[in-house]
Amino acid sequence: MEAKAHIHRALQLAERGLGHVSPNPMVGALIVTPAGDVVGEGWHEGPGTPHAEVMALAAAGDRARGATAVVTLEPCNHIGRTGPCTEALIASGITSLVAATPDPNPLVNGSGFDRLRAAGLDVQVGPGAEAAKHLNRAFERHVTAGLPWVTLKMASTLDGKTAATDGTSRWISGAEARSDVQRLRAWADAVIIGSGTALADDPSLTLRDPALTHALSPLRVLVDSSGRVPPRGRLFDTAAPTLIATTERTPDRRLREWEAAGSEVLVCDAAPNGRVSLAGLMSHLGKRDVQGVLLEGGSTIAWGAVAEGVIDEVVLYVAPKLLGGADAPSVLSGQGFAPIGQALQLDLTSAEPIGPDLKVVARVHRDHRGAR
Ligand code: AOF
Ligand code: ZN
Repeated sequence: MEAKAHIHRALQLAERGLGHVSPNPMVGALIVTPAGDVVGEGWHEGPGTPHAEVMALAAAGDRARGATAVVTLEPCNHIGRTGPCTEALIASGITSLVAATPDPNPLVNGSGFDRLRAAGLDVQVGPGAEAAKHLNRAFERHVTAGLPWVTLKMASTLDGKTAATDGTSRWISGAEARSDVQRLRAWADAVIIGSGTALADDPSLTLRDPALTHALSPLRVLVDSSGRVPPRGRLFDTAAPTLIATTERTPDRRLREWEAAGSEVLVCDAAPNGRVSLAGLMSHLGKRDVQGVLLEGGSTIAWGAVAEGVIDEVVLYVAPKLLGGADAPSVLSGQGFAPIGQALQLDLTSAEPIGPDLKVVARVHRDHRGAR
């Protein structure tokens, strides 16, 4: 059987869950007969709804007998909001399983494979593992550590600037990059910006791409340590909920104004520099089942997140433009790491053209995660 091709299809199905399965993982499943015919397809649509395997088995009906189930994630072997997929697979007469990855959920974590092997099924694990792990990196982080996966997204010119010296920044990158950001927002459960960006850009941080209308707009999180942002503008509309993370420095009057405007206000611990502790904020978000966080800037909060060691991944859209200007903001501000040997080490994941721009994805080197 062409396991790779089937897993590829199952991953496509899994992605249909983008933006509406959290805090569950995205999962896709196929039922393939010994002759190679796909007789059932399924994907997970969200908490409380059937798992991918169950949907695929329902489509296959009797044709599942003697067939292979191809899944992007280990079938569950526990009773959660729905019953165990292992039992459904065994009952259907499936005789073998191909799975891309184990389920990192401590409630599963290999026990699904064990159960199926004990029932006599042939179990193969591994094809497509890298892509499947990437798809559910936020689920894995959250289910194992109780913390969100944090992606820092920025757009800059080729010389690393995020705005001109007069503060204008629309639009540095092209339409294709901007629509890719919409996909990142659909992936995220929360989008974070700092007060400078809120004041300068009046962003809405919502999903507007018609292709993503089924996805939920993420929670909007404004980090404003001292109460600089008045309760006006798009962040205070009703398009999505807004959480404002602040510190005791903000006057009571401003806290009440924010609440009166419909925002939730969270008074957080302060980091040594007096700003909101981003590590504390991430742990709060993890507790409320935020799996994926997209940090959208600006350069002050981005630096804060890098310095506090809460970043997992960077997505940078680089426009082939030069702006210059010693005072023009760049991707990160703050005091910086010095000397050069102190730089935060990233591993390049990918670099590819997107419209006229370049999209660079890099992950914080494992040894550096949470190390600062
Ligand atoms: C699967 N197939 O399609 C999904 C799985 O509350 P429940 O019953 O929906 O269980 C959620 C857990 O099940 C989730 O944390 C993850 O470990 C697994 N998700 N497993 O076999 C699926 N979505
Ligand atoms: Zn399941």
